[in-house]
Amino acid sequence: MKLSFRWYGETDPISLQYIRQIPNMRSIVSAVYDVKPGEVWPEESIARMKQQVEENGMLFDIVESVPVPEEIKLGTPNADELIEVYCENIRRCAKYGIKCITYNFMPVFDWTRTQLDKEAADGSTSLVMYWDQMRDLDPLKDDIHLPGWDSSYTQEEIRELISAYGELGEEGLWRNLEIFLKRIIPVAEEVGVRMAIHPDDPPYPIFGIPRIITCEKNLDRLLAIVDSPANSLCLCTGSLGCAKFNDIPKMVRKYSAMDRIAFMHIRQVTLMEDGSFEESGHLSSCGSLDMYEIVKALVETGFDGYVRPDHGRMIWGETGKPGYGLFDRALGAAYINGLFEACEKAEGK
Ligand SMILES: [Mn+2]
Repeated sequence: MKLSFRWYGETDPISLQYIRQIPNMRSIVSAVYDVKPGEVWPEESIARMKQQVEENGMLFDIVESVPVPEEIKLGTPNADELIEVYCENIRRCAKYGIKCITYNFMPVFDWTRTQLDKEAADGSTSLVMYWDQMRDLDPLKDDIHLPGWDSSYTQEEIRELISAYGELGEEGLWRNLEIFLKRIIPVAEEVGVRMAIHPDDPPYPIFGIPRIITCEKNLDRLLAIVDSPANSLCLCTGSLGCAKFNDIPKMVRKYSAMDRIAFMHIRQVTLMEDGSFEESGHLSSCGSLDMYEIVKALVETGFDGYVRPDHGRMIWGETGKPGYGLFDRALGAAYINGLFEACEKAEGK
């Protein structure tokens, strides 16, 4: 496995010098942040990031993410043009050594939580989603400001987007995903890039917005649209794992054996009775997912893709971007290293 760490570029308060000190750290996962979704990435920006990462003894060979503009997901008249821009970004990334590009096909919001700094008994804080804080919200009637939601939208624009997706429905979203994949995957194949789609977070509809990258049946459907290793998964244990219907170790084993996992996000969640969930420390004993079974499934199926500790808690007084502190993600990386070493030695690898 190729251990990696997400870094938000020059504005990230965590330095590359610190990240490189995490044992076995190989790759930086990042993106070009100086252009909007739907624009071509300047080659100088990609080159600059590559240079900064390499000066710190690591590789910049994986991107998270090249965002998919809403117009492509909605299939508006300019979608075709924007898909061409997307293809150009794949080519440009490949030119600078990128081997894997992460993206998602989530309408409007990348993720939904009700609080980003919920304090646990030990004083650490993490992201949570509690249904009792969500239940009475109706974005079509009320002004909603959930944490992490794109504040560049006005409430009116959010309402329009939500209505448009409601009309499009799941099958409409599948149709637009199919159009997108059939155009981008041949380009990715040609330039040696694996596209890794991140599942919806959480993996079920919220506010009537369709969600399709959610469960085993839908992942099968997605992978069949273009049957190629270039059309792969970013299997996020925490996103898929906050729904009881997903058996994560089973899904990891299946898709890794098919060589359709390009990137693993390893993250723990604690699922509650009513479907609410809390992000927790990486260890199996800290939440609902059996991390040993997940890593064992990867090792036994010969997984050699990218892995990163996904969100971490805020601990030891650290402040910064919720979910993306240094300390707990570094603990996650150390734990992931340990699980892989133990599983590989048990396998005689
Ligand atoms: Mn993730």
